[in-house]
Amino acid sequence: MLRSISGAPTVVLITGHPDPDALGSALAHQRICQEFGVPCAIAHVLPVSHRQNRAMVKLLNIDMLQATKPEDLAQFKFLSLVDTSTPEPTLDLPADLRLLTVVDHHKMAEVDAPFVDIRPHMGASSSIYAEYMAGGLAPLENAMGASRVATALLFGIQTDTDHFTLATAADFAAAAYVRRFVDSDVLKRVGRTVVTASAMGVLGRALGELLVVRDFALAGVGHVPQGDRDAIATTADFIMQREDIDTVLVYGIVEDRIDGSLRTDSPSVEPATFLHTVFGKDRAGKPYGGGRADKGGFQIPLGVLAECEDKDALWNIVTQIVRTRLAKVIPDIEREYERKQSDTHHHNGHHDETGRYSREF
Ligand SMILES: [Mn+2]
Repeated sequence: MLRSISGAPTVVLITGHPDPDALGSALAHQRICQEFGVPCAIAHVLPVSHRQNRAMVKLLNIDMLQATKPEDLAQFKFLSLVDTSTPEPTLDLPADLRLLTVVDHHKMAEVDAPFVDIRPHMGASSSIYAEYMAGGLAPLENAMGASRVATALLFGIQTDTDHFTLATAADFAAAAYVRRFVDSDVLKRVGRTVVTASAMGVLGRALGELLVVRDFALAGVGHVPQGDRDAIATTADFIMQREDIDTVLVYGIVEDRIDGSLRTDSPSVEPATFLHTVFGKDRAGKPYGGGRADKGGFQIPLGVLAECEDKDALWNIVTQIVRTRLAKVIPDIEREYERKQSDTHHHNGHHDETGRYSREF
């Protein structure tokens, strides 16, 4: 198909905010075009909004044109779509721009184009492009700039398959092919987890307030804006990385409720049962918390207490209630709290938790 257009200028127009799978596919498409002497630009309409994606564009030096009006695309004769089968809806396409190729892994769609490859069983469009290359269409072996395309493709596959947890055998085969050409350093820098400032604030409070009883940890993080609710879960995930902890409960006040997350990899803790035992049910008989396997969450409405204007006082009451409830399952939690309070007040310093516990238990 590319050979048939004899060098006419084409554009890959990314639909939506450019994400790693679309960017990886677009770069691979561009490279294949190059192989056939077809000039190919990459364009997008919506901004690269996610910080990780901006890092990818910058580190891999991806040259893109941001189109804001139809005339911005006037120089192109053919359109290629990657990781989608519908063009960006917020921009009117020039009437003479003809759809040439569609490569996507979302659900099958009726598309009228000379070349259509939609494979819903693949975890990423980047996997499909990697497969083209492995199959000899612009192979990465001995190619100039191969690492740039390979790194983008692997990052696309990694992101869309949720770090390979959703990957199929075909995705693994595709990833294995591009892996050899990847710039590991760039991949590591692009893939670095980005934590928002507010999530870091919540995490900081949690670490300061952490109560540890044997392998259980409890952290109250105070008032958390509704928009930052995810930070409670992220914080629980983070604390789980501590080697001596296998169950963690993180909670805060979000709007008019106590809102918390539980994480566990203890074989004896079942999140739904644990939360039910600790927090019970509301008047309608509905448990305040639920969960499965290794995670759970709970929400307890504060009712009229939510109107309390003294935020510190309200938070004190909430932490007391949570500790009292937890004492049903973790009897030493209150004693640990008191010790931590007196440590902070009298010694104002550090202590070795491991030593303390080995003495006590
Ligand atoms: Mn995708």
